[in-house]
Amino acid sequence: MQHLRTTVARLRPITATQTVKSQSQARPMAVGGALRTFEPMRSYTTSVSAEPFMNGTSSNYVEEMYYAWLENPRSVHKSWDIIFRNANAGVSPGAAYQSPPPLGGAALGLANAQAMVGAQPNMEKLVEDHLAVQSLVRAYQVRGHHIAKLDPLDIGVIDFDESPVMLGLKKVGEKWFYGLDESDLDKVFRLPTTTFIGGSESVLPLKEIISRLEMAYCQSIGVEFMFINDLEQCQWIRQKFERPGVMQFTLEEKRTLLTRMVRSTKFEEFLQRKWSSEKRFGLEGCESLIPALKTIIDKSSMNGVESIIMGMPHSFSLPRGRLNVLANVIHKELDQIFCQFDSKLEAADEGSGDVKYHLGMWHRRINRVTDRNITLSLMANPSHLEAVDPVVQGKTKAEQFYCGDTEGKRVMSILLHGDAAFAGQGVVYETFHLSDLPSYTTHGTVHVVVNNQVGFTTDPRVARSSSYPTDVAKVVNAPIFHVNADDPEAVMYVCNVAAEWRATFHKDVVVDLVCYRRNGHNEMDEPLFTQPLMYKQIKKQKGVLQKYSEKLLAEGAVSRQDYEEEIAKYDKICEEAHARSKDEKILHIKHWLDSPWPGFFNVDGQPKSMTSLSTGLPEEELVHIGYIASSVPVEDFTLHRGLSRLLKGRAAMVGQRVCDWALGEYMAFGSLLKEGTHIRLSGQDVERGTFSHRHHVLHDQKIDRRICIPMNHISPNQAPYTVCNSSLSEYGVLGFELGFAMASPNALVLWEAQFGDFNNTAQCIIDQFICPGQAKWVRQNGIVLLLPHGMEGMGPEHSSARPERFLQMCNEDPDTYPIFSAEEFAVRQLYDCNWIIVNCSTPANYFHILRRQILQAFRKPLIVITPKSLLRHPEAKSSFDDMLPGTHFQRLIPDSGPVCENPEAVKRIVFCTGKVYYELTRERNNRGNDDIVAIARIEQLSPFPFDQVKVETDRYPNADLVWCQEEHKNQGYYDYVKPRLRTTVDRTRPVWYAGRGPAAAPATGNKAAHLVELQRFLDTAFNLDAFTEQS
Ligand SMILES: Cc1ncc(C[n+]2csc(CCOP(=O)(O)OP(=O)(O)O)c2C)c(N)n1
Ligand SMILES: [Mg+2]
Repeated sequence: MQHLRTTVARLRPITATQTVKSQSQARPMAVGGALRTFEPMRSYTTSVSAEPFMNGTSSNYVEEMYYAWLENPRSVHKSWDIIFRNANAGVSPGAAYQSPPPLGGAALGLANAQAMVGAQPNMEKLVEDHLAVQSLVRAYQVRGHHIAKLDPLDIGVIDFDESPVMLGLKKVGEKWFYGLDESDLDKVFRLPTTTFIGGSESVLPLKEIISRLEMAYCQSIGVEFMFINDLEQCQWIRQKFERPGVMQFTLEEKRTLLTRMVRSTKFEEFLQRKWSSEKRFGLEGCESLIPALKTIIDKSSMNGVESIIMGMPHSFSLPRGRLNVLANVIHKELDQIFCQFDSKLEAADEGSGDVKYHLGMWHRRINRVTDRNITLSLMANPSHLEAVDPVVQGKTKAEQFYCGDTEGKRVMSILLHGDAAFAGQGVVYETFHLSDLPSYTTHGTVHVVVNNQVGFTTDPRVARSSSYPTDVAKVVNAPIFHVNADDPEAVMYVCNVAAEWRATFHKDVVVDLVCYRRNGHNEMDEPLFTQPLMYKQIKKQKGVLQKYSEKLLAEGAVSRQDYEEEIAKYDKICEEAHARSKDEKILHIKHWLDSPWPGFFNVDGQPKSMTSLSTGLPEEELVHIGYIASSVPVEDFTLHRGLSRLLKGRAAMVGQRVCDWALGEYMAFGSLLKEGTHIRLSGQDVERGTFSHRHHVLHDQKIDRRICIPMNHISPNQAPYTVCNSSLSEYGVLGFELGFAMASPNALVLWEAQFGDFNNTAQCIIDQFICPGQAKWVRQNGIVLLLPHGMEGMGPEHSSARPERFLQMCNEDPDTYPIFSAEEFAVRQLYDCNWIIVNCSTPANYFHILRRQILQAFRKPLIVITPKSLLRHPEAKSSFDDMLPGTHFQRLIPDSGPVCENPEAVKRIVFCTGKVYYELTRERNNRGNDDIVAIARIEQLSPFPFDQVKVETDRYPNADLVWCQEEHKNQGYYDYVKPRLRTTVDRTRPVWYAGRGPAAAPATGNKAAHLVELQRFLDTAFNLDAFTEQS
């Protein structure tokens, strides 16, 4: 660690204080007025030094001539023009100089010129020196952050020694880098146009150049930006950090900053005083986070932002400093925060709740600095670090979408990160990659990393391979502002620049607050076990408030009395809130909602209706949507021939009053859009559909990027339809869509996995948010997951959406028959469940379930196990009759064949779900026993349709009960269905199994084996003696 610091010392021969003139001192006058361009590309092929008159000390004059000539050859005397021209053309040494013509009136100039000629400046050295200066400037811009004083502890966990650091005038042996040496320090150099250190001056002495570069790039701020491949953006940043005097603050600004530091610091101290044995995961060591966030918010509000969505995906079970952010940034009432520490507080809401620090928050208030309204929301989050990132982005996108903020000027997000998590969690990368995609961009996020240089007990040197924890941001060209968090003014400055960057370029930006963690991972932890040297240093470290207040007192910016009064005032606020908090006896988790849905529920927060509406549609509407689905509703569009055939096929289906899977989906989407519900379908290749069945986006075969989305041509007042191919990510994209679905209940938001298997790379979003979201955070969410599934001999991958995992996480009791009235049975079950899981076997049922998702008066996540081969299966078609008014989603589809004629004679009911139904019916037809074996399809697996299953078991009193599935026994639905079937029949009849045996993999990779397995379990399903030995 110390190594870096010694290296730094070596690398810095001249510091700002050592230079002859500081920036506040008078600057040398610019020579020649306007800034002129130094063109390092121009090189002399002639050795100019060989020109006899050019060796000497009058280089300044020659230099001037040279620059003037470079800019405009006519601006110098003809003689100089000839010399430079010759030299440039590569004439041999000594030949470049030709006697100038007599000058007449320009006697003084001539005299001077002749004096200089006698002095014979070294032209080659001059050019080399300017090139060297340019390299020097560039080196500071690229690597100044290597030696900036970023670490408050000065232990430098990042070792840049291996990097080719070449800053300043480093001496190596007898040579100086860039060929400059001490004797050049007083020489004046023209500044390249890629720097702004000169301010209004275009030339500066070398020592001043170095001093200013050190000021800009090597103090408390380290700027990483030179990798950005956009000149305008680089220039913008250079300007922000290089212009002399940029880091000056008014008295008012300094006092506001001090007040914010007081609040941030004293809040933690107050909690520590009152609840010394509670784990808080406090902010101590990074108190400047609060003014940092407030600065970003103030500046953004000034730039017109009205709503900010924040995510704190941070720390073990409690995000570090979250309470402080709630209190001092979002302005949650302090008594509401303090009462959370009361372990006797009773929960007033349904659900299991969550620890206090995970809850979210939504608050509209006046921004005191700008006097404008601003809404701040902090998203509830799980312990899983960084998981909330894409969710915040999705919600931000949705808010932008619903308020027509197409450029992100009114709504923005701020994401907070821990250093270890930012570097380690892949979802950070996935989220960054959404940042510039048309359907996912939120037009720039400000990321703030609380870089306390440790992750739990782990040292960064073993926790990441990158130099900084922030390197991941480089993939999207986000500038990274590292800043020493013990310098609150520098923090404020970079936060201002970050907010301005976002407002100017609408791209992501990172503020890396380099700080430390005063306590252990939590207040009870002993950090010396694992970080002995660091914590010895921390123990000696003065708090940042103390340091900053001492600075302002010394400057006279604030008086001791004012400072002490400010502390006393905040302490009083805390004490009074603490006293009030004791009156709170009940915890309303509802008060911690991050995404309220005004008007959706009644005043008690209950659904406005519990009746099940028909989800059917009038015939003419089906025909109209079918017509749109079969046409290209724009002029002169060249469609692919294959697609023309497909659309003709759709038109034919409409003529025959039937729907296949894609048309059923079209009918559902089209009708909801017409009724004013926004629909957003996102996922990999969803526009066409993985299985080339959907084709919601048509591409003109002749004109690049000309597309047509017929779904947006259904009716003039319809809601917009968004269908978007996503980046190849599941975790990030599913999180994003979940966040999108949070913003409004009046949208159908669907995420489709390319194949159902791939949902497991988004497992965290499923396990932490979708499954338990309502129970933990009392917020509903109607997201729909479409998961293609089915054993079709395609091998272990691409076969299983893992329905068993979703089913295992249902909150329903398998052993208890629900006690609801017959009329309300279905809807009450839905209201109580944590999510709905369906496997539809007909397009009509798929159509109804999608419509029900919006037409019911509450929201639950919907998991749809979708088919692959059924998309084109000739029998998997539905008549319009099954979609007309009065029809609805069928939770169970009973057998309607010959078994109905004499149910008493039926020997077996085979219950199944999904595509295996068609294999079962085919086999039954082959065997000709459709009068003694009934097949019932359970379309809604969760909540389990106990009532309808009971109707079936009662209907066939002499039948044995078989569950048939194509999945392996330890997978699929068997373990879920079996106890529920048994509960339905009150355990009076056994439940037999027909399906594949248990296995580790979801499916065999051998097609022949697949078919053998299929035939074997079909045989079992129809062999009435199959279970006699077991009974
Ligand atoms: C996905 C995930 N993995 C592991 C953990 C356990 N954990 C909690 S805090 C922590 C260290 C976090 O370090 P950092 O991101 O630097 O934040 P800090 O606590 O230092 O503020 C770990 C590994 C977690 N919460 N989430
Ligand atoms: Mg950390």
